[in-house]
Amino acid sequence: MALDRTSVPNDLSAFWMPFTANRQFKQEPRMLVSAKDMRYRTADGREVLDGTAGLWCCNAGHARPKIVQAIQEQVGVLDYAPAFQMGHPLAFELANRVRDLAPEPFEHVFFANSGSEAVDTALKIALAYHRAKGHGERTRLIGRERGYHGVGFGGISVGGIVNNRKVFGSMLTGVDHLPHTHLAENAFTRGQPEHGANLADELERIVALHGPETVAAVIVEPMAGSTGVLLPPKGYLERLREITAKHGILLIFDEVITGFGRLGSAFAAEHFGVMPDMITCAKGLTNGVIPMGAVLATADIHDAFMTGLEHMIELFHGYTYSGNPVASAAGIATLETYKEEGLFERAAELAPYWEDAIHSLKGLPHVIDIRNMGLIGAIELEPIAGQPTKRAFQAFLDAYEKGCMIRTTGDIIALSPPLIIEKSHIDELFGTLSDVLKALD
Ligand code: PXG
Repeated sequence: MALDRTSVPNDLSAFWMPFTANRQFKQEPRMLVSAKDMRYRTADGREVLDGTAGLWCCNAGHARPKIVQAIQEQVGVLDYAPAFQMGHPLAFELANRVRDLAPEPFEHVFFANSGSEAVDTALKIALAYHRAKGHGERTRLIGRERGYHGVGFGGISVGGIVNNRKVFGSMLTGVDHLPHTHLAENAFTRGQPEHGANLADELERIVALHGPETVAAVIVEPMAGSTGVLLPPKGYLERLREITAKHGILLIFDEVITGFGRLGSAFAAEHFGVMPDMITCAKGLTNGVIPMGAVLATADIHDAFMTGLEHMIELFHGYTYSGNPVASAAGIATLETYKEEGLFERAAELAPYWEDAIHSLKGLPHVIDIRNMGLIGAIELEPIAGQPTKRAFQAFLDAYEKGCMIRTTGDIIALSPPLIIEKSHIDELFGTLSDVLKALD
């Protein structure tokens, strides 16, 4: 019997859904059955405008021909090849293309299958790098409050989203956190906020507390996405770079969201003009179609491992699916689509229109802050007293009913549309959101 891809099974109980209110969902399921370009189609036959590029990942939009074709062809030629002690051409080809796209110091690419795995990989490389250089005492890792680095134990340890951490035990030891950069005085700033660069100086205090020679790496999102779009204050990233460099500490930018055009350039490192030592990425690497993540490393980091006997494995780390052939094919076709359609430039060009559109919601009921950069935006709502998250969740449900998919985290609405978005879609999205906000309790 052919698999029915569009009608909803009667029994929804087996699938334990990730990051979802399972009981609420299963009472009133929101099922997406197909997608094309900017729109999803729902099981009840409605079209929904994608205001979030799936989960910040479908940067080229949905069902793009080149990507679909590349996957279909590759799966019939080489479906899987062992990833350890064996290779296949496309993984090398994709790594070359990612290197060519990345800012100059990044010469090597380690493949994982998600952002979480990319983060764990980068943290492990940082520790092993110091050890390879004879500094095995550098074991501490520093993240930031409100940071999101996926859900592996490494990622939640350096992460700073309380609900993602608090019920999961003691996590990694030897981890400390910078303060987050969300300051009320920056409310309604367009682009990078003026205030808060000094928060980077907290790194000096944390480093002094532990002794600089014990710190391996600092990991931050150059723009914190998942927590509700917190932009780096002007001068902040520069200061982090200065302090880490001064103390021989590696700086990792987690670009799982900002990578591949979100801010109008390939990577946020380039956009902000601050170069870390490693970059983690995922999502837009394959347009979200086949899971894949990666760590970009400088020659200095990579070469530190290339010592010892040549028949010996240099880094005891990797995944069954590192550089999977079908994912690699999807990655290559995705990067070609970005380039052929000039999508990163398009994001930069549309950013001012996007900025004006999102800031036009200022003054609507419950709106206490609006933030934006590139094709990213957030609208922060005043929480209902005693019922945090409820107001934004209601906005999410109402927007879905009215034909727009948005994301909410806490009482913040986050938006990150595919980079193929047209001005008419931007008008539609913010028109709908405006109606939703006006009708909210
Ligand atoms: N780092 C960052 C900066 C991320 O944003 C991850 C790591 C983990 O990636 P994986 O592929 O393991 O999920 C992420 C993921 C949201 C949302 O709505 C954000 C993410 C994932 C799902 C939802 O904000 N970010």
